[in-house]
Amino acid sequence: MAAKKAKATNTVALSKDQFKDAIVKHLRSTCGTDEARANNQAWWKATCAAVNELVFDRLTETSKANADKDSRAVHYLSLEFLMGRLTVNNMHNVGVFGAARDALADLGKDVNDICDEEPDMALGNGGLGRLAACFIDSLATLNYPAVGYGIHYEHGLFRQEIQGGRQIERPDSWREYGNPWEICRPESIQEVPLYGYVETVFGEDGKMRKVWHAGRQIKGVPWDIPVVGYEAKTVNVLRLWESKAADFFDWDVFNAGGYIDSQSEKSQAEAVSKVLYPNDESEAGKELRLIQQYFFCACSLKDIIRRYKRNHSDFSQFSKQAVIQLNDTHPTVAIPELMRILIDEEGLVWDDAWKICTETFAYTNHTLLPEALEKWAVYLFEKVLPRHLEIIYEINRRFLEDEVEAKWPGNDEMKRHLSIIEEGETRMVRMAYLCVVTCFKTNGVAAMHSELVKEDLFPEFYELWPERFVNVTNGVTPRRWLLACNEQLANMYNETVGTDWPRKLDELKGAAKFADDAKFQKNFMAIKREKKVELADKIEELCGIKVSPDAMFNVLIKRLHEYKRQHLALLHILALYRRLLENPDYDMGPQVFIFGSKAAPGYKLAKDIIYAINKVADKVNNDPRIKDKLKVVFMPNYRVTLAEKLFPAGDVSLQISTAGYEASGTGNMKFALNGALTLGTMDGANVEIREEVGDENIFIFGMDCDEVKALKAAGYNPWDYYYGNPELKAVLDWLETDFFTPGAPGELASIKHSLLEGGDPYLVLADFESFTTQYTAVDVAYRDQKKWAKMAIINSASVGKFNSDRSIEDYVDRIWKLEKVMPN
Ligand code: Z16
Repeated sequence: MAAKKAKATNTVALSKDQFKDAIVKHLRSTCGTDEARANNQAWWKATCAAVNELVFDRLTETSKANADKDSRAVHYLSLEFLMGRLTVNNMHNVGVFGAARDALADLGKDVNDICDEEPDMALGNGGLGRLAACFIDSLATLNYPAVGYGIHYEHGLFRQEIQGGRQIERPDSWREYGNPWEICRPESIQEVPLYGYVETVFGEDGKMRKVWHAGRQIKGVPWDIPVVGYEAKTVNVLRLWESKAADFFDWDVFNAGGYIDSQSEKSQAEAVSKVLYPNDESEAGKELRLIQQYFFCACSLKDIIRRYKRNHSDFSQFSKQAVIQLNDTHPTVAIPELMRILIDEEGLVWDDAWKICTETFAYTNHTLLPEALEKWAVYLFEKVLPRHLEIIYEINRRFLEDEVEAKWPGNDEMKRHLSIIEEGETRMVRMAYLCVVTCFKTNGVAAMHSELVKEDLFPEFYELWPERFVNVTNGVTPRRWLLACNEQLANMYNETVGTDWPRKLDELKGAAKFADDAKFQKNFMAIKREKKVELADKIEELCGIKVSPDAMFNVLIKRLHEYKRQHLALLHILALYRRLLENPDYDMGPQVFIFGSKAAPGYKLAKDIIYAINKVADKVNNDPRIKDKLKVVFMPNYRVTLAEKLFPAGDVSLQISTAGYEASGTGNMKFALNGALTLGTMDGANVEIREEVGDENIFIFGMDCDEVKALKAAGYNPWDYYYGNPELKAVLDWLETDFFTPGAPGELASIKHSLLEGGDPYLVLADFESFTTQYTAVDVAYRDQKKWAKMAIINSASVGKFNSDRSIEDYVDRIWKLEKVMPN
């Protein structure tokens, strides 16, 4: 593969020759090999070591500046950070990509091959985890003091293999052979108590105190990942906690039980950070998951407090110095943990501790799906975190007796309704309620979603505290999602609008005036075609399927979920296939449908949908009757690194969730930025993309949120649509035959059943006709390449709003109130 003739970013921190010397030096001194013997893995590590000389220097300068200024900082607590690969991104951000590429070329190595050695850091499931990764990139780029806190999972999201059309999960071992980007910080180890009981003691002063006698202790070992801002002024850290057996246990207690017992204790402690839970929108309710949550919150709070105490002798300034953002409810247990530390360990009275908590925490909500709203059984809490349960009870008692009683006097029904504790056979702690009751701000992630958070999810809380609810629309980092993944388009923009756009993405607007320019259109479409050729090669390599780069590339890449409606796209594909079989002259341009998606391992229907896509693909791709007019591809193991090839190559971005269910979406933004047109519903951030690109440059279909609610209220009956549309009936019935699964009729029937007997909870059938109709319009538009080019250019040039830097500035304005700190 030839090295890309990309132009490097502006700052050149090292020349090619200096970089060459550094790589060779590190091959020897860091990797213990030399140019003649090194394999690509060693070349990669030596290259990273060369980059790290610059990165670690900036890291040190940044921490020095923050310590000197004692500045207010945000602490972004997230169980997920979906970082992907770091090498290319970091080289771009420190401004040595060009030098590194040329140095490696001189040494006879291709930068792409070398960087392909890096495993993805897949410590997240999907949008929420990738958002966290974009946000820490933007925080560093904007020079805000910030720390990301999370878990140092040994295994990230599972690797997906497809065998016989079905998903198989394999462990992901991203750091098996060492990772050059992480630094262990044993000097900052923390101890975390678990289990045990609470004792009430009365001091000599007659005051009551609570003492938690933990039944166990584990330790948290911090690993720091440098987060390199664009042009590398600031390098912040992502601090990830690894669990280990506490020394205390190995020696004092478990010596009695013998060496073998202490080994099993050790593996139990290490189990805490062993693996990421692979459920994206539903909660398993597993004890180990609760322990994971508490483990990283406890470590992170101790870390924050330790740093605060360097400059302060009491807690009066704490909420001025620290703001803690809870990424979804996953880190909610940080709230009772901070209360416990302040009251039990630091001796504050309840009211003072509570005031600090209500001024420190803020909460981001990412979903309205009821099954994704976390609840923890009271009995589990009592077992694992007995003191925290007491504190939650007390928070709840005061909330109900003071605030709810004042607003709705004597209304027991309202108290039951708003209680942080849900009554019933199994009493549950409602984590989202605990967040809203405590946090000074609660935000949704797109304008429409934030309205629904107020109106549908927390209406009474909104009545109590309207000022607490805000919107911050999501964004994506243009450094990774344009500059690094689409060098060709990046270079074209450099020449058209200058080189400031990776920070000021609005500047791309300057290219919109060329949307009608024939030459510009030609160049723009040539780049799109180049990216499609690259993807087509990858498809052939991974799937053995040949697709034409001249066909329209329809791409649907995201986690598999009924509400995201991958099966709606599948029904449409079946309809097209049927039309082609019935009428060989059916008027349609060549189309490729490309899917990429992981299903939660326990989500049966989601796995059935993957299987169905693969079975339909087998049949369609090998049917000579349709003359290559239709191809279906399921790309295995969708992840950040594959996404970087897919977003630049898409013509049509499928964003087809049931209106009201996709909180925001962020893939929609990445596609538009790279010049794909959206075919989508009025949901999440699609609504705002439409506002930016204009109604004439987006294809909207289906019911809007109000129509969805109205249809559900009126009593939705999927059978009406089944009998009302012969084509829909035919494709659904097709799924029950053995046409796609020879000899095994019914293998795909679960999809049909979920949509009929199952009640079709996400209104797939109700939106089918609108979807296929609108698709015809997309096909017609695509065949007018000049018109399409114009629309694609306008899309790409108009989505500056979705820069995650803008999201971060909104968080700073509306929630965090930070000041920039410029390191030396
Ligand atoms: C997740 O990725 C999201 C929500 C959620 O409750 C759990 C997970 Cl793992 C997603 C939303 O579905 C998506 O709409 C949104 O863009 C993303 O979070 C980031 O806010």
